Amino acid sequence: MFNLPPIQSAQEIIDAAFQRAKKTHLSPALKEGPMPKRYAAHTDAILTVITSTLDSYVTSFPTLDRLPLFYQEIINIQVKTDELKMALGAVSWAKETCRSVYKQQRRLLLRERTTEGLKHRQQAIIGRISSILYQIDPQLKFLVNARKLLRDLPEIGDVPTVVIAGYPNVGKSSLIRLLSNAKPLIAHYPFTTKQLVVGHMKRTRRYSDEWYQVIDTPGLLDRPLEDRNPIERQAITALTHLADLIVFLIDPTEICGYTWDAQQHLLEYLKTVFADVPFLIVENKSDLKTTSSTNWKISCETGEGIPELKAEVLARLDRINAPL
Ligand SMILES: Nc1nc2c(ncn2[C@@H]2O[C@H](COP(=O)(O)OP(=O)(O)OP(=O)(O)O)[C@@H](O)[C@H]2O)c(=O)[nH]1
Ligand SMILES: [Mg+2]
Repeated sequence: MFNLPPIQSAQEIIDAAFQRAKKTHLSPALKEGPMPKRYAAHTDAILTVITSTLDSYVTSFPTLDRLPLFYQEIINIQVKTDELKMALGAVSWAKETCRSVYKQQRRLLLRERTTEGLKHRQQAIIGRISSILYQIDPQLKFLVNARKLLRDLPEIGDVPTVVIAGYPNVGKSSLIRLLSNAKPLIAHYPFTTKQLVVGHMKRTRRYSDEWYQVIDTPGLLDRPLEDRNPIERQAITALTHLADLIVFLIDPTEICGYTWDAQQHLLEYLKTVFADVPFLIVENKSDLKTTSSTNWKISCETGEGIPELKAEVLARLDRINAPL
């Protein structure tokens, strides 16, 4: 979702700066000119690479407070917003400190008169700069992980959205595969899906296609929000901020590992929390078992009931989004 540059460790930044500085061509005037200026030009090049690298990290991360609430919440669940802000603050601090230390040291470098003195001073400068970078190495490591999480966040469009929710292992990912172009992993164990997956569902109209969004969520257990793990909390965030329609999927066979009663209890809970969002209650695995309830019945295994469910989802979304 967010296009962020790869984040390097302190050592990698230093190594890359030396490599780049080696390739910097000095102007003929500098080549012929006084030695201190040549040393200063070489050190300038190293510093420029270091500070511009740090600067690119700070500026490329999005300003969290300006993002839509859904992203703010999902980033907070996955990365911890405060830690991210602190890590970026530390990188900013390092950049400014490198600059101001170098400004002061550069003057001393230019005053050196012997090769020995110049080498010694240059090494001292690099040492000071390196130790500033090493101080922020833990924050750089944190940003490596944060970058990966932010880059992999799903892109959410401003179109009618269905969120599929339910207990783990009931067949949510199997259903989104049949309703949309998303192809998440399906497996026989719970919590296969660990993050939100966005799929797109197209309806071909005479003049232009219409697009809908279907979101597959990690399985939810029936427990209070404060006890939920970060994987489950992503599902709650999607339901809170994105759902125009909630498809609640039930596995009446209980092969998923959770009882009918537990699944009903979760449904009742979600209905009270998301009282303003319409629900479509769907029983899956009809190839193995059907109940006498009035719920929709489908089988993701055989495809039974899927075209009818798709038509119902679209009809409901049309009704929800119809102008008043
Ligand atoms: N017999 C039968 N098995 C199904 C059906 N739908 C899904 N399954 C199986 O149920 C298991 C769980 O399917 P998933 O689609 O991964 O379930 P999920 O709800 O996404 O699971 P989590 O991501 O762990 O929450 C897999 O072994 C599927 O093959 C169905 O209609 N009939
Ligand atoms: Mg899944």
